Amino acid sequence: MKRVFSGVQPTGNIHIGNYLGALKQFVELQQDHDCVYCIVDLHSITMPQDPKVLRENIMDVAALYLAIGLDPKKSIIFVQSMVPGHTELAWILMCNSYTGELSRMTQFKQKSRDSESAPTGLFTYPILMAADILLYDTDVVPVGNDQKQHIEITRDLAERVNNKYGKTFVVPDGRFLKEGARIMSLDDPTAKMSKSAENIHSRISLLDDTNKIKKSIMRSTTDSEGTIHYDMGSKPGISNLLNIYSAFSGLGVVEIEKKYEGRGYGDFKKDLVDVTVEAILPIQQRYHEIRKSQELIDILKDGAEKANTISEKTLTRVKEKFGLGL
Ligand code: ATP
Ligand code: LTN
Repeated sequence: MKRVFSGVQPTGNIHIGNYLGALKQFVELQQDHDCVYCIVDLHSITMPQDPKVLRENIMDVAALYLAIGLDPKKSIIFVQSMVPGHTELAWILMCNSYTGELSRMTQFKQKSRDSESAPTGLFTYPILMAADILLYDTDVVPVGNDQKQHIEITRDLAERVNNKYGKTFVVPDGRFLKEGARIMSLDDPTAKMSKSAENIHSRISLLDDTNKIKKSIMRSTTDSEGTIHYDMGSKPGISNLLNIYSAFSGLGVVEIEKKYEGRGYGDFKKDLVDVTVEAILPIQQRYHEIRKSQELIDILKDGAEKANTISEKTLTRVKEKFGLGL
């Protein structure tokens, strides 16, 4: 079976973009892949975090992983900082990466905003991500399109090391979404829906209550034309809503366009609220059952143990190739 690895940052507000863009694929892949899913808390501290909130967020993401249908009997589910191999391999990879290639990463450029006081960890973020992936001999990495550059540098690093030291790493492939699956911000449909955006109505979080979902959808940005028609170029707002409707209902965009022919945005938005609530309510119910349970902690401890076993094996091989240790 092919190995799958992916991770989500515990930075709160897991939204429907994360769900439709990444998490939903995680569940599907479990059926016929050997899956490892990580909560990448070490990545999250590249930006300032409140320690108490971070702990809660880690448990929130873990509970959400289970609530959406990840099965600890099929997948390894664990917290990154509980497996020391990630940072160890990151250092070794760092010594084989170039400052030039890291300077070109768009995420670094965006988040550092050319500031001299941007954390060094933000600069080396892609290397830690490469370490996450390569540590598990990963074949496939399911992620959103925004992670393409990070997958590319992971592949480059793996190939570079393989060329220099002989076959050491499996070179992974990204598994990206179709164009339509990128969920955009509700208040600015030209930007992606994001956890960190200031306006809470720009996103629908998986844990939002019905009232909040209603508010966010009803006030979402559309256009003045009034026809429900998909055109990302000239009608990004309504096109984004059509994508969300389609993803949650299973109906095709063309089918939905037909259904709403001659009807207004208000009607469409009201139905979209129902479709969205219906899809995420069962997730919320499961989440609340799991979140406070001892079972959750046991699952994460067990996951870390299993991940550690794989990680140690890879590191032994890497150290051998590099001539490190005895
Ligand atoms: P931030 O706002 O801090 O940049 P984020 O919302 O991008 O966070 P991540 O934890 O970086 O969230 O992403 C988790 C997964 O969700 C990644 O695979 C990412 O590509 C995917 N993802 C994030 N935002 C979207 C989106 N709007 N549409 C589709 N997929 C997304
Ligand atoms: N950078 C990713 C999170 C992430 C990840 C990974 C995804 C960290 N390590 C390894 C896949 C594989 C993000 O921001 N979405």
